[in-house]
Amino acid sequence: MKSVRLAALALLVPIFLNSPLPAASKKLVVGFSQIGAESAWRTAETESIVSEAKKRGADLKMSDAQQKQENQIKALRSFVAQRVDAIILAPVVETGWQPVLREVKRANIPVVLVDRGINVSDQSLYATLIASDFVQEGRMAADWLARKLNGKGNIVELQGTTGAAPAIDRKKGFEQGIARHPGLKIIKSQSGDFTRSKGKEVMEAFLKAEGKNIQAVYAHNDDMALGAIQAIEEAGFKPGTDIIVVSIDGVKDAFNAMVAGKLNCSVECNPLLGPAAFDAVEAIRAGKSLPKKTIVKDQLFDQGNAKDVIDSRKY
Ligand code: GYE
Repeated sequence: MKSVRLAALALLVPIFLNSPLPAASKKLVVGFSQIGAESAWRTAETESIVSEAKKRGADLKMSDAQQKQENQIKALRSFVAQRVDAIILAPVVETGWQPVLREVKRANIPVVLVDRGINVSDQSLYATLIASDFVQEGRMAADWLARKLNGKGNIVELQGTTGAAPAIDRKKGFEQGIARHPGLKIIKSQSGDFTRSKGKEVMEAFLKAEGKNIQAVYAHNDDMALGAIQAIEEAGFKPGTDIIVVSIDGVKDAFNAMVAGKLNCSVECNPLLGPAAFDAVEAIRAGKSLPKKTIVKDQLFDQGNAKDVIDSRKY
């Protein structure tokens, strides 16, 4: 009898003390600040995080920033006001995060960075980063292209969003790769903002200025490459033959374009980060320590193997 009474009392204690219920019975609330919907890669990443939240019974508050950092900063402040348990942030650019992340830290909310890194002097402002090695992706694209062109040719480059980690690092890695081949030259380089329409527009301008002088296009993502392919066709050239096209991401449409002979090569960048992001959130809540960075492994695909793997691709 006494023990029953004690048990009943124990149940009431949290209410009397006005303390939160134990973590297990409380729904996990996670704020997700997503960059936007600029590419097929981005859509796949969003789906992965949304479906993982559902699988784990978490309440996901997602905010789409439409490629603007100011919108992401507003979203983070609103997550603080809502007192979420954790924040998953895909940061559009590398710089400018320190002030808002200080506010988040003061509110004791852990931050998991997905897919893009940031530049902060205080590393304690985020718990962990889960991303691909973009420098390595750029190098893989360069090595493949150097072999294809026998170390000689003029390249035009479609850069990703200005200031974004994958744009900075994919440029850097590619330049390092082609530096070993004095016959390879980047003759034009401009941002296409990771979108198909901008990729097409910039490629049209490149073709107008350089035309037959262009032997290859290096695009920082598949969407811009697909836009460039359209521009090349409209200018009367054959993409994949007259002009070699290399890009990064490995999305379904890139595989279709490789099978059709229009895209030559795509370096994979895995967007299915939901499971790893939620593993990180749960590990932090369980008080476990995490590596500062987890690197996602990527492979390279080209017209030689695209057909064999296209059906097994998950995004
Ligand atoms: O490659 C591109 C997207 O941040 C790694 O962003 C990501 C990049 C991806 O828009 O397609």
